[in-house]
Amino acid sequence: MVDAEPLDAVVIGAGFAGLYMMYRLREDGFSVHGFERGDGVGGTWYWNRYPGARCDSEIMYYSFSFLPDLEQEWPLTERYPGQPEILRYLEEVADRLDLRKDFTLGAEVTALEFDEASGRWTLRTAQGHEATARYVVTAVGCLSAANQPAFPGAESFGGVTLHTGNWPRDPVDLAGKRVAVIGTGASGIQSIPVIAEQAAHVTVFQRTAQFTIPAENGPLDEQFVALWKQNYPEWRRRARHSAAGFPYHPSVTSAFEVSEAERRATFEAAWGAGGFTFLSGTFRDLVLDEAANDTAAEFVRKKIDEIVRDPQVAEMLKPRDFPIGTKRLPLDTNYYVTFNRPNVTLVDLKRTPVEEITATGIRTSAGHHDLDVIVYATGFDALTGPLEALGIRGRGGRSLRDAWREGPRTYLGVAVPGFPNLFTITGPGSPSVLSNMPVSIEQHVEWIGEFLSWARERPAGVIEATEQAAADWTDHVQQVAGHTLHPQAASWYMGANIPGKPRIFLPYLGGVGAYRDRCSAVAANGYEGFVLSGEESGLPGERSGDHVTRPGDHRAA
Ligand code: N01
Repeated sequence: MVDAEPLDAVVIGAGFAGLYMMYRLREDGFSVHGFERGDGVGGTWYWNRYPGARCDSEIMYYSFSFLPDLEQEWPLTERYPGQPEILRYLEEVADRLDLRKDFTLGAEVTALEFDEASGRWTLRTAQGHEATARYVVTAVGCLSAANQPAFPGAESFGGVTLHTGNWPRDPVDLAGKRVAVIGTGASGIQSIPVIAEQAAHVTVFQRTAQFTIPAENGPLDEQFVALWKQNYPEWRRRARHSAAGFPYHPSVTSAFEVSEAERRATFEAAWGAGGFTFLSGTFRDLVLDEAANDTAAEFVRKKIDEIVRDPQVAEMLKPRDFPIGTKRLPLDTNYYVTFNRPNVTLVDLKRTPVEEITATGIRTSAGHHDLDVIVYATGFDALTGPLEALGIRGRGGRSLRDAWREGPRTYLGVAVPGFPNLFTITGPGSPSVLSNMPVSIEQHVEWIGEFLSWARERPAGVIEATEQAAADWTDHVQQVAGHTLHPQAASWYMGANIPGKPRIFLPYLGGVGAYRDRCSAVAANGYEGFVLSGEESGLPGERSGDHVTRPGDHRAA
């Protein structure tokens, strides 16, 4: 058996969050090892390889800010980076910082148990690895537990079954195939136009029509890039103190402060420019006031009428079930126009639900669709799903799943009472998915890193958020959401996409800048809301040696 001396920390996940957390802890002299489910680094961008997968944060600020050399060297090609490009970026980060050696890849964590006597966690993977560490930092992403609906007969399908969030590494040849896409969220909306160009026929199974705004993707102008690179520190500063981690100012004007003609012109300009500006850069009250929201929603419905030739199909594509922006607004390239193609059919599952999946296709109440491939673009068990999948058990052997039966209770989205020495990067109750992720990830990583360094200097082997701090924060998260239209939508933000999941608003809507200030104030006040207990932390700083047992090691012991 190799040296199984306890580590100071384990990091779970090797995407943006895990790579940076690993680097910070290692550089700060902690003994740390990482475990990653995928066979490579990249996290979200390792798994989501579906055709058309692309980020809808612009490339200029969808990157780390702590690597000034890479920031200058990395080519900013297109406005929105595609999945292969982001994966290459993260691989480059891993190589430059020599991080690959610190992770065990292909290691899916299935058990994490806290031992109250020692104040340490024991981690186990499905592949047989084991490690013991004082601290656990989860960097498992918010959208990494795929939602696979249980349609009757699904296992009998004789063709190829795929999920956008778990796409195979080897290219999938869809040429000449009859393909179904189930789901019209961001993943469906990105992939359908690209799949339609490859496949013989695409049948889109839509349960709820979604609003989408043109991305207006394209190559970036060289001068623009040069100017951006000259001013990186200022753009980064703005993003850190913004509402959503974008370095732009949201609008301060109400939709009703301007005339109808001006309002339409404003929406038209934002539609033409592409991107999230349509929501945040036009009027300040679109997700606060129903009447204001209606003006934007109606604008998009009119656009659908203009773009889609068949009026019946246009009608089916028009979202009417929720205010625009209360489900995550996708950005698209050619989504609505794709429904003008002769090889694309739209099926409305509310009118004609799926009855079963057969060996040869999908049967709805209106008839059978013969298929070669079924693509599930059915999303994720968001925010809580990836954490609950880790098999976490805290004080008294209580599972996280049980503790969150009524919905997640966290302090700042980063810690959970009853689960000491566990930190959750971009966990529920933090801005996370409502922000440009690298900005929120960096803030969490740096805050956690500073906290652990601070604790190392103190007799504090066990760090735990108090029940009161978590209850107050959880209430605050709900109150802030309650001031908006968000709770009106049956969205994954609300847990509404997963049968049986409690309905509670999962991310924090208070803004990236305000949230950062709050976290900084907590730190400045000696990490108020946390109790530090136990003996000396016993973290000696840098250590060497191998602290992880590998499959088979335990058998040899
Ligand atoms: O998932 P979704 P997604 N029967 O949950 C439908 C991020 N992301 O993977 O609306 C039939 O949004 C479901 O229908 P309904 C981004 O944050 C980012 O598309 O629940 N249909 C919906 O249409 C995004 O929001 C990027 O009625 C079923 C769809 O499946 C998040 O990931 C790109 C069903 C799921 O939509 C998730 O997006 C892609 C069932 N049983 C994703 N169950 C970029 O940055 C679900 N559906 C660009």
